[in-house]
Amino acid sequence: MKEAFPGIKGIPYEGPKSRNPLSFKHYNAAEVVEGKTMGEHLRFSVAYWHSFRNGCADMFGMPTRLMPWDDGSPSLENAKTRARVAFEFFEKLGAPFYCFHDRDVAPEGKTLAETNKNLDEVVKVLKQEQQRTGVKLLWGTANLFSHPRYLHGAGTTCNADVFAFAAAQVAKAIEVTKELDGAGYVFWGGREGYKSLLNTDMGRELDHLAKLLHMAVDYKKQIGFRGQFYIEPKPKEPTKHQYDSDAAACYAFLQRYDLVDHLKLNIEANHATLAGHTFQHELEFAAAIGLLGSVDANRGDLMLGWDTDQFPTDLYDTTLAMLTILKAGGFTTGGLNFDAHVARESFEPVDLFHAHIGGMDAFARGLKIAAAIRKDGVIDKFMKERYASWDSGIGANIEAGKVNFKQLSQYMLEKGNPAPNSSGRVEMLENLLNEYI
Ligand code: XLS
Ligand code: NI
Ligand code: NI
Repeated sequence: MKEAFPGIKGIPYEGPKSRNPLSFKHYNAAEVVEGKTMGEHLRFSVAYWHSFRNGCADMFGMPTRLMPWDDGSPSLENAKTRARVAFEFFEKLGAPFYCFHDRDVAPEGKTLAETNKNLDEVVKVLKQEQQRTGVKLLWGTANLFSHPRYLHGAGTTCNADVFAFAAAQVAKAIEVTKELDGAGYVFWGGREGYKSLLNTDMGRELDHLAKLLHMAVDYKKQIGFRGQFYIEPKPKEPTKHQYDSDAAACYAFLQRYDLVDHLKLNIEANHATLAGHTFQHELEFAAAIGLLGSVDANRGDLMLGWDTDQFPTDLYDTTLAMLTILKAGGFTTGGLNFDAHVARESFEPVDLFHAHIGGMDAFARGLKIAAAIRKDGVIDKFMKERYASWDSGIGANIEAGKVNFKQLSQYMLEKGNPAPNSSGRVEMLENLLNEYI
């Protein structure tokens, strides 16, 4: 096959002094940080949908991206060519993983049977390409939001037949993820929410969504898929309200429906900000409840209130994210998936490289900065001291459940007043962070 990116052999690591835009300045896959290589820490993944299916059309204009390998047709041949081009890109970039939706890789047919057959055909190519390049599947997923049949939702639709179709689609997507040895499988509820409460039975819809997930858990066991399931929070867009609105809402849902042992969270930066949180907040919450699974690495735009899915370049974001990820023990099955697309103005094939290089370098720097902060231990030490009153005496007794209201009242009546507070040193800590960045 003719090369799709003929001018580019690969993206080398050239170090921070290099001025070659087609090189890494910080991401050096083999470099060891905190006992693991950068490659093992960061587990970068390319999102098939944004990189190979998104032409960057927007509400006001047509697609702009030049993808000379793509004939624009829904043919199987085109899908197979595109798959080979995608792997040429992954390989040249040096990305160890990719992620896809079923419908990104293969065209929908006239019936479910035909659609599944198309998928099987392309999955054969994906498997060959994985074997040829060593690039692995971080996670697979089903697109349950683009086709008009899902206009009322998939797991939360009012139409039972549509639910059945969604179930069949998820079953097939889990099968192909297993076939490709995927490390995980993601549930993002694109249209699992509502436009109007006047036509929505919320309780019933939530029950149905849980049914779909339970059936998926059962099916996973049945077919022996060993990858990790994730749920991806997002508050809105395309629906006005999505049930999986943030990490806390997902956690409540998973607990209520007895799913908490079966799914972890896939946290997306831009979804966090849409929910009115920071990226780090969502990561910290997920880590605190032990469900930090994987990350969709991107960034929004403070001036725009939607999921702009830009490539991450903000060192504060990547540093704070890596601090939390390292603290949580790092990724096991998850990784950093660039759920991001090039700007509409960046329409040439080479821009796909620039975009990913920037994201990878931003996280590599974030990793190095976070590791340096952790090595010096100043923030850890401050944190430890801040909570020192819990390590002995009354604090330790409260944590151990050894005292009740009566005893605490007695304790305070005797003491009269609490020990004085210490300063939170917010600015000092912020200054410290800047020194490392
Ligand atoms: C959309 C989501 C989507 C999921 C996968 O906003 O981020 O891309 O990651 O379905
Ligand atoms: Ni995402
Ligand atoms: Ni998103």
